[in-house]
Amino acid sequence: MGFLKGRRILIVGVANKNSIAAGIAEAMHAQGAELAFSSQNDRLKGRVEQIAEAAGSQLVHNCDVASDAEIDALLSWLTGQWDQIDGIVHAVGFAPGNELSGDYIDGTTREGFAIAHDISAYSFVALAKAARGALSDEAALLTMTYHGSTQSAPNYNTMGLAKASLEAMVRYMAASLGPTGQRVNAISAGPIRTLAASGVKDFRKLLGHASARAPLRRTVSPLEVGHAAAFLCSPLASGITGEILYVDAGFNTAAMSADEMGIEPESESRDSS
Ligand code: NAD
Ligand code: 0WE
Repeated sequence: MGFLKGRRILIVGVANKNSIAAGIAEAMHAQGAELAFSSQNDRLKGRVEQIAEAAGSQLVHNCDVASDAEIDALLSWLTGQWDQIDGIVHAVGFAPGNELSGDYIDGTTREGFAIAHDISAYSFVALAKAARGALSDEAALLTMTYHGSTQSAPNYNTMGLAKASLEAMVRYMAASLGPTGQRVNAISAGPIRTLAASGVKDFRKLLGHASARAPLRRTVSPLEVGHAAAFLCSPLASGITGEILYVDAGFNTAAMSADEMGIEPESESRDSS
């Protein structure tokens, strides 16, 4: 029962029930995974514990991924609970507020660039470094990215650069760990209303635009991302590494849609005129 049965997976990046990481936890739990969680700080810990409990886990430990010492402490705590780790989910992103609005060139700063790349990209390899000795032969690492990495999007700005770095890192980490069997992938999710998206200017418009262009004419849910995450961290994906898998209702595959252009898709082929 369950294609993740007995797999022990650490999830980093739950803030509340709306988090993409909470959808991943639900999907992985449904496939029989044993889960552990980290919380950025004590302020979020109560909510992380609720998500953990719903996923059958009592294992929650604080970790601010800006700190190597806290990452080391997280992994030494976890290896005290588990002899081996079969997966790590990294669902963390942050840039200072001023980096996420308005004109890119005018709004960006050296410090904002450094923080965005440190928290959103470097932290993924930092976790891999600390966990490497405890990873099982078939372990899978997974991170979360967004299409603003390969195409510019209004206001995403410095986060787009950090996601480009993160996606390149997936390929380099796959090359690094591949010879010992472990896999590294990313999911590029379409826009979802989460804590990280709250306060983003015009996010409603972004969601509407995404639904209008996407072949499926809708946005995606954290649980749909979770289903893909469960697959990628399971033996079903044993031949997949270094990959960026889009879970975006097809948005990235369409340059435009008939709906957003206000035309009838099949008007010419029909006998009307
Ligand atoms: P969220 O706010 O629920 O999750 C973001 C998480 O990052 C939070 O749990 C927060 O505690 C954590 N975090 C931030 N700084 C941290 C630090 N210094 N140390 C430890 N944890 C830290 O939002 P989400 O949308 O679920 O984001 C999860 C991931 O998904 C992010 O990488 C985000 O870029 C990515 N993503 C989100 C969307 C979207 O539209 N929501 C789309 C594509 C990708
Ligand atoms: O990666 C993200 C958002 C990540 C994020 C969000 C915040 C808001 C609060 C990183 N840092 C911060 N810093 C804060 O102070 N997404 C993919 C969601 C998102 O955010 C956008 C988007 C999309 C999509 C911002 C602008 C435009 C599009």
